[in-house]
Order: sequence, then C-alpha cells, then structure tokens
Amino acid sequence: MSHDPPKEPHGFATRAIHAGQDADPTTGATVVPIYATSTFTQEAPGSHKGYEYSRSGNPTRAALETCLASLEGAERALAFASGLAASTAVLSTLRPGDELVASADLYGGTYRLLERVFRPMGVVARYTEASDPASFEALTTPKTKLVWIETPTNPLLQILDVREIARVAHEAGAVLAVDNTFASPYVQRPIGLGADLVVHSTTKYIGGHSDVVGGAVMGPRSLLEPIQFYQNAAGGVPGPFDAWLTLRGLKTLALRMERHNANALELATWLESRGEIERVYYPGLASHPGHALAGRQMDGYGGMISIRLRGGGPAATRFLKATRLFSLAESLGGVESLISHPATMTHASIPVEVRAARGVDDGLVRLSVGVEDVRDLRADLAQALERLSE
Ligand code: P1T
Repeated sequence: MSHDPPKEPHGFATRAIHAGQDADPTTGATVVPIYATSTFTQEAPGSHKGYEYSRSGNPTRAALETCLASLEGAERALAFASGLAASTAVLSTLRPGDELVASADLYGGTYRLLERVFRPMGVVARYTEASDPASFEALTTPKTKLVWIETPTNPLLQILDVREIARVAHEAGAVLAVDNTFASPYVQRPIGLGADLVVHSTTKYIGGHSDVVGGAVMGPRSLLEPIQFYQNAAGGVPGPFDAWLTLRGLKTLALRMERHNANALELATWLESRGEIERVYYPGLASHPGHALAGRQMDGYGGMISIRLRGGGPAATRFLKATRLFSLAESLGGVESLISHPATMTHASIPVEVRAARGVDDGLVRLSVGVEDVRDLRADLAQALERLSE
C-alpha cells in the first residue's frame, strides 16, 4: 500500500507538516497560531472573515481539521473534544429504531457509550465475536444503518477486513465507520479501502505525546454535513490550545510511527520466545491469524501488543507492578511506553461475562510500545518477567 492517494502532490510526511498550515495570513507566523478567542469581530452583521464564534469554527481547529482530512485521504475532517465525543457525533446520526452492527472486541468506553447512552435511546447494537465479514452479514437487518469496527481491535489486536466489511455494509444499505485509533493514518487509511467514515481518538498516536485529549471524524462532505451540524449544535469541540497541541504532535507522526512499528515488532518477536508468556497478540507475527490481511491493508503493524501470561491473573498483577520504563497507565500511542490491564482499566465497563470468553480477563496485559531505545524496553520487560519467579 502507498501512504499517498494518487491525487496528492505531496507525500504523507510532507502533508503532516504542511497541509492546512500555510503561513498566517495576517502576521506571517510560520507556525499556525493558537487563536485564543471565543468570538470574531464582524464588519457588519453577517459580514466576516469566515469565523463568527469558536464553537462553530476556529482557525487553529480548522488547520488541524484540514491536516487530518489530508492524512486520511478524506474530503473533510471534524475535530472534537475527545475520541468519545467524535464517536458520539457519528452515533448521533442514528434514530430510535435504527440498528448498528459492531465487532465485539472494541474499546470499553465505546461499548459503554453504545449500551448505556444509545441503547436507552432506542439505538440497538448487535455484536459479532468473530472477525470475518460473513459474521457481520449475519447480523445485518433492514434496520441496520451503521457498521462500526476497530482494526486492529482494542485490546486483542484482531485484524478485520475493511474492504469486505465495507462491501457487507453497503449491501445492507449501511455506512461503515472505522475507528482507526490503533493504527493511525500513517499505518492504515480505511477510506482508501472502502470505509465511509473514520473515527480517531487523537489523544493517541495523532497527538502522540500523552498531553492532550481529542477526537476526530473524517469522511466525504455529504456524510459529514449532519455530523458538523451536531458538532456545532451539541458543542463538544476542542479548544484552540488543544487543537494546536494535537497539530504540533501530528507533524512528527510519520517519524514516530516508523519507530513504534519497529520497536513493537522487535519486542513482540522476543516476547514470543519467552517461556513465561502463553500468547502474544501482535499482527506483525506470522503466528497471528490476521497477519496476511494486515500485510495487505496496513503499512507496518503498529505499536500495540497484548500478551497472556502463563501464570494468569496473579502473574499479570506482579508483572504490571514490576516494569519501570513501561508506566502502568491507561491510554496509548504516546512517545513513552505504557502498560495496562484491560480487565480492570480500559475495559472494566464491559461486563466480565461479555468479555472474558474472548480472553479479555485478568491474565491479559496490554503494552503500548513507545519510541524509546528498544534495548532499554526489552531489558525492562526482561527484568519484570524474571521477577515473576522470585
Ligand atoms: O479517550 P478518548 O479520546 O475519548 O478516546 C476514546 C477511544 C476511542 N477509540 C479507541 C480505539 C480507544 O482506544 C479510545 C480510548 N482508549 C483508551 C483510553 C485506552 O487506553 O484504550
């Protein structure tokens, strides 16, 4: 796969630094300024320079949105205050009685949003445990309006076939939305594979430095129109400083992802050789059931690894406490390595009977591999594994 849609004159790394980021028209500032203003002075009622009020639009946010659209190969992007605010905006296009089909393995907060916010409003989600397109097809009904997937999934790193699931969604008359947070647009561009909408928690790889929470939705103008209405009407927008931090992080996405990919592949390969570990979930390993598909639809395999320790929950708890460079923390995609326990942290809001059968239980540990020296990361994991037998 190429990072660059055929119509793009510049490559991905160039667009990350320049798209939407021309010199400031009033001052010549080379870097997009933080337009810290809630409102914009008008020359006469309705006569203005394109901005009226920062909920409806702000130049710093507009620069971020233009850059994000370019990197995902989308006509437009809309930025939100968090990844879940972005997901909510997409789900707000559904009406009571509408249904959606989703992969069962997904971020716990997305499951909570579907079950605790949207289901009581009459929007019904049906989940497939399997990752094959036929299992999605089996759950579609004439009421299905949306198909929602993550790939790679959080936390089991399943790889779903975007092209085939897009075909299934379109045959059912539904829209396919892909939460591309785990891959980042450097590693995977779902719109080029046939998806209609892309959703991101920009908190993760896009921001890249664990210093800002944000989200985004990308897609064609026609589908983004009602979502933009919702963005302004409901108001979950990022402030200009958050938009600026996210844009600053985005400039180095290509560089960072190369290192995340390389570090994670090296660590996953090494972890697979360790006797303390029962299973390594990483799409870059030949042992991963989605390895060939990942090779076709991704550029690299990303920076996320999950592992299952032979000693189950007790071993996982010891391991989580024993790492030093890998910080025990929720979130992912930053330059620093993190370690987390999905069952009690990111996926705790999914009832245990819903997640345990698929393996999101006390024995599962998730690693967000950062961009540090890989030798140091390996040494940190090695000393933590060695402490399991003390
Ligand atoms: O945290 P927020 O920016 O609202 O993004 C939510 C979200 C959406 N989609 C995916 C795939 C995610 O992983 C997340 C957030 N996830 C974590 C905080 C986590 O540690 O998995």
